[in-house]
Amino acid sequence: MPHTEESLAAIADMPKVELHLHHEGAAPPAFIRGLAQEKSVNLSGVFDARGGYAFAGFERFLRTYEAATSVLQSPEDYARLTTALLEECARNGVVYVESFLSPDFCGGGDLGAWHEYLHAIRDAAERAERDMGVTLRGVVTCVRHFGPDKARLASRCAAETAGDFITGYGMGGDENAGALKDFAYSFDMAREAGLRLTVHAGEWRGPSEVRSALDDLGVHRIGHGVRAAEDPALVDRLAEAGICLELCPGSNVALGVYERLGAHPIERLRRAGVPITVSSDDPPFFHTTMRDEYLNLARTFDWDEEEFGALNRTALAHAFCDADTKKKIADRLEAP
Ligand code: MCF
Ligand code: ZN
Repeated sequence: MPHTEESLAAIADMPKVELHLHHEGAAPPAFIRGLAQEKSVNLSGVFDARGGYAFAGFERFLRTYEAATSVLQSPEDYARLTTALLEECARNGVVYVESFLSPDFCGGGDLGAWHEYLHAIRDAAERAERDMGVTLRGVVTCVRHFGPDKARLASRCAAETAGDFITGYGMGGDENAGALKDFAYSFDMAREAGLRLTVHAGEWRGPSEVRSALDDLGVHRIGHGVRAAEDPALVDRLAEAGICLELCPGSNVALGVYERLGAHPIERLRRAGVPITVSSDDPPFFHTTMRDEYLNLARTFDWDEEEFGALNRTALAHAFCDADTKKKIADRLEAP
């Protein structure tokens, strides 16, 4: 049945679980501009004429991301960022979110500073949970183009702080920078510390990259992983092994992985039984929100509330938090 205004509004308002959000990538442009003014940092080239983030293509995106992030210089800045991004989550009906946090950005890789940053972020998250009802968990994330040595430092930070807030370890960044197996040591360390694992793979590079993520790193989830759709045997493997894909369709279209949402393989992957989830990645960069993601998917693939409900249950099943937290969030998903 075609959607009505009412059915679309009901979908946009649904409680949501989001597994793939970059902490700095969620910073509203006005927030970053404000900090730049306070600190007299020149951010020329970061913003477009309308005040949004300027980028064209993936490489420029990575540079803009890192330039914008340069104004986040203290634990207090990260506390304010955490509050701002959780307010945006609350506006979008997100009840549980996992964000990627990098010790390379929070204190420049220094373990002592990482503890301070994390303390501030966690405090802000606990306040937001009380005030706005959004639960945040952190996934320590190394940056592929910073290389395996930095990744080892990030993994040490992750292992030192693994617990009920830091629940996972992962990697983002440029897929063309070094083979995944070069990062195996840092993923092994994180696994031994009890962390769950995810890696950005198969966004730009093809199915072999997704195979390597499974075989060389032993991850539980894959960030993006969309290009696995080009290999039917790999799709079957993902479905059978129950490997969750953290899909970010709006990001893929904004960065040009796919020309338009209709060409995105999300529906094919869903029908093939792969555990798929939907996230916003770096929402202000890609001019998206979780509400927009849901509305666009509903309109393009004709998904109804049942499909989105299943999507959220899948996301919660593959979330890295403990069983008590899952139970609490499950109750919120089921609430009338
Ligand atoms: O998912 C998008 C696009 N693909 C790859 N990497 C990233 C994305 N958003 C942010 N990143 C990377 C970026 O290199 O993650 C790092 C950034 O430096 C931050 S993780 C806290
Ligand atoms: Zn990402």
